[in-house]
Amino acid sequence: MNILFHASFANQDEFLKSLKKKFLHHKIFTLNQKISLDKIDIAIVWNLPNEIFKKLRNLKIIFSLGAGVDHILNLSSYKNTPIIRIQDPNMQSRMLNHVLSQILIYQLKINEYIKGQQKNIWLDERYTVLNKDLTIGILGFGYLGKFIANKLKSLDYNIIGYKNTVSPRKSSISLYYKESLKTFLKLSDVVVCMLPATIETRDLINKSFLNQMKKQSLLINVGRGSSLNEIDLLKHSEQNKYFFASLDVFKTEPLPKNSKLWKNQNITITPHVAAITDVDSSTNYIYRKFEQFIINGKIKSNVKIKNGY
Ligand code: OXD
Repeated sequence: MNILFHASFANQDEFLKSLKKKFLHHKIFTLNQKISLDKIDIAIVWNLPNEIFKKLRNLKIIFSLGAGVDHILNLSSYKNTPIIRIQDPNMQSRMLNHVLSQILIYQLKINEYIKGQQKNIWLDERYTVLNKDLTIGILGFGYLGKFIANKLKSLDYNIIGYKNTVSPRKSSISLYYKESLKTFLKLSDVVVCMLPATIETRDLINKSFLNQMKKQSLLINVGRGSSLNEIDLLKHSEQNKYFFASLDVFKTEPLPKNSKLWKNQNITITPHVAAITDVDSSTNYIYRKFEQFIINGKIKSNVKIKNGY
């Protein structure tokens, strides 16, 4: 099989090496080589340009090198090629660490002590809330959201979840749906947004959403930057001294140097690193799916293409 690899990752060479080792009996090409794009069977990609994608006329599978698939569904030439996205326990584990770190920094008021240290000030003890008294609302209850919810619950946090589609399965976690978003926001001390980029989620976190959150609360966005209206967030932050945000994803990435978000004391910025794609386990995952395709002669997307995630 002919495989095209393309990723806008800092460690793309490492990825390519790992894939080449695994797909020993197949040819892996990159866009740096002279290739006939219509001979490509499989694409393993992150942020492939549409002008390349539209020339992959015989493509059988497109692997997303991440959990998100918006970079594929947004390609204007995309029609119905099966998409496989990475579902990797290492990604779950990294995402959990990131989210938990942001909750703890907020809960234990660590930034106050950092500011004190910068001025050689031995601050008085600050009261901190116990886990059982902190309600964490997980907005987006998919592969990563559900995992994080259950792990945080095992640490005694009070967990609630928000889902787009009503689940037929019973859950030990109270779930909220579209009509009850208001209640979900009213109850949450921390909202962890893990939503995908879809038309429905665009600018969902706007003025009205933020006003429904507790005055003293934390918003963590590790889903997609498109869900957040950054201007509304900045205004909200000016008016609410005890409102904090931790943002890993942005409308424009890298976040432009002149963005006002950088300088806001109540906003933490991380450069889209909450759950990076793990080289070895992702390679193994892709290879397992590829083998199934070779055996069965077909493959089913693990993405609900109509829903956009
Ligand atoms: C992903 C991401 O989708 O890192 O995996 O954003």
